[in-house]
Amino acid sequence: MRYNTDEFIKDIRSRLSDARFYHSMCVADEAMALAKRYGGDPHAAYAAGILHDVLKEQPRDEALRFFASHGVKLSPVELAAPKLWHAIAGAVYITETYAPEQALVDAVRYHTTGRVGMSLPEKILFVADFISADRDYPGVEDMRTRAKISLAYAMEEGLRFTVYELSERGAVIHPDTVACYNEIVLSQERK
Ligand code: DGI
Ligand code: FE
Ligand code: FE
Repeated sequence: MRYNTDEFIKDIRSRLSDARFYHSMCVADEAMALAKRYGGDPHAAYAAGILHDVLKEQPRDEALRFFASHGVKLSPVELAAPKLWHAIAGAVYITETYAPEQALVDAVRYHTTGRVGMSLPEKILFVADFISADRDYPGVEDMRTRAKISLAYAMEEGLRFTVYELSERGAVIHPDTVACYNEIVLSQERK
């Protein structure tokens, strides 16, 4: 499917702050580069990057109304983790608004938690979000190096960081995040 990415850009421009808009465009560029490197669809990866945080700045009460009106039931863990809402709501929003390929919807849906059995487009977006040009956290260079070796190698470190950081501050960890981490650890040769 060919996407009208100018339309997507206009949409996120109207919904996001300057910094979040810039982040989204950087993720789109990075996702396109990863798709070229790993044999994915660069155009679809770019489109997913643009849209991945489209509802990131949706107010809490609006998000809850959005879930109610679209028949989305959140699990207790999801209810307790508002940072996960933009991925769940974003996937519903883009389905309703643009009816893209399911692979793009799933990439947005799982870009924050990951999940077991991620497809190439899902992995590409997940990793692009960690290493986009706007990211400058300690360790980002190591993540960029890992992403050149393999997507799984970068994902393992990203998930480890997420699990560590969440448990450190007493936040709930989504079962998809844990399952994704375990799958990767089990699939790799351990040193
Ligand atoms: O939207 P971005 O900021 O670009 O990145 P993101 O969608 O990966 O969101 C990152 C945030 O989501 C970060 O503050 C940690 C949080 N997060 C990721 N996985 C989990 C989670 N929060 C909870 N409670 N549980 C998770 O499994
Ligand atoms: Fe996000
Ligand atoms: Fe993001």
